[in-house]
Amino acid sequence: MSRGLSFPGVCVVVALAAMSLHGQPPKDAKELKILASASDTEPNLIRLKKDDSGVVIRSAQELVAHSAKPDSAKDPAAQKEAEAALARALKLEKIDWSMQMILAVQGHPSKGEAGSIRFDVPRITEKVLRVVWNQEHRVTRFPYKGPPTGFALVDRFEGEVVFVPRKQVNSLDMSLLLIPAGKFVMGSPKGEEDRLDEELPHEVEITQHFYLAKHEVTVGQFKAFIKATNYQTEAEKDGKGGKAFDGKEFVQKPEFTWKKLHFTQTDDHPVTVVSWNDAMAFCAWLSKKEGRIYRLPTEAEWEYACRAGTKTRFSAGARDADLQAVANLADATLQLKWKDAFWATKWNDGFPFTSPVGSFQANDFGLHDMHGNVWEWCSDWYDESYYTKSPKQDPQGPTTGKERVQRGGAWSTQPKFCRCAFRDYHVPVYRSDCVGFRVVAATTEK
Ligand SMILES: [Ca+2]
Ligand SMILES: [Ca+2]
Repeated sequence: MSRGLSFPGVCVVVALAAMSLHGQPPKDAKELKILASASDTEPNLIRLKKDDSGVVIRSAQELVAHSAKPDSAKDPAAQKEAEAALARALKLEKIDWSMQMILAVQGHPSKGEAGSIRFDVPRITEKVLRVVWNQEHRVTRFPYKGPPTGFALVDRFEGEVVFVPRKQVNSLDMSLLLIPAGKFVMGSPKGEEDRLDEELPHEVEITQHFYLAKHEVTVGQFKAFIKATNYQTEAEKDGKGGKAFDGKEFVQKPEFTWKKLHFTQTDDHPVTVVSWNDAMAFCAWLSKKEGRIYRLPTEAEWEYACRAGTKTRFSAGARDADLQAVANLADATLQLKWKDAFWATKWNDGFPFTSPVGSFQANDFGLHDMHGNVWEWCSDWYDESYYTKSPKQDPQGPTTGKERVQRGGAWSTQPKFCRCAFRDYHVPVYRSDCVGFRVVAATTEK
């Protein structure tokens, strides 16, 4: 991974070199070394009360307090036993509590699948140690059925420790991926094919980590929202329906709603015929349901996430053909169904209309369908000249406007509209069968 924005993977394997680090722990290092780590080899060793959580253990007594037998925390024999078991799991001879500490994390239960925990390099910002970890699923069954646990031995550190899961799964079974803070050039370079002048390249800094859904919001997830709230989408409320392909042309009809289109959808297809206002209502409901802020991405967050460290027209490369592996767009199968779709590409991507989310390859952040499938609403108002005056840090879009931004192209569009930098927009009540959305979730760290 040479792109700088990706997380450096840290092997779960042990460095016995830990023994040579028995000097003073680093005081102002930006990165702490993981001396040893292991994942659910002895799951009863450390038990945490909450899923997706972590603890710091600085003594054998604390270790027993977090084990299956917390009542015996003060028992020296129990301490010795737990310490020895932990050392065995870490393939170490001994843990030196005066110099080292254990980071323990627990993932989320995942439909009976087994999993393992992988630690990324813990980073120190000021006096805060940030531990990013990743839960990986294993298809093969493992004797232990609880949520995956993992622990890592690092140099002792006395500041604040924050655990940041690389991936979370929320109450709608939606995967949320951590997008690391960073800088990028938003817009397109002068020479880019099909570029528009409004795509003025300018440096933008995303100052905070955030979680972005791995997939577009699905019909099944939207169904859960409707079931819980009896919400009526704008297409249903005013009885006018949405704009959609009816087998012949793209036209607005009352019967076209998120529930029914000319083509077949399963619960895994992206929800469409949802207006910007409908998307906001979904976010408000989910925020209340989980006690955590959900919202639409800003236009800058969306492009940053779409690029995932790349600078080319698409995250997969510069040529139209590079979209083949990553995008459901207007292709040969669409032209078979929609004769007038002269703009369709010649290749066959297998899907004339929407495809189940995640049917194509992910980008370097692990996100699917950022190019194509359905357009995605962003939170910003649209302004053609916004890039000439937008702030460098965390731009939120103009304060007023008529239309909201949407990004990424769709099953009905040609490659140039799927470009990372391309901006589209519609009034907030607009709804069609090629527009959906995905959500941002606040990080749970302080
Ligand atoms: Ca297609
Ligand atoms: Ca999309």
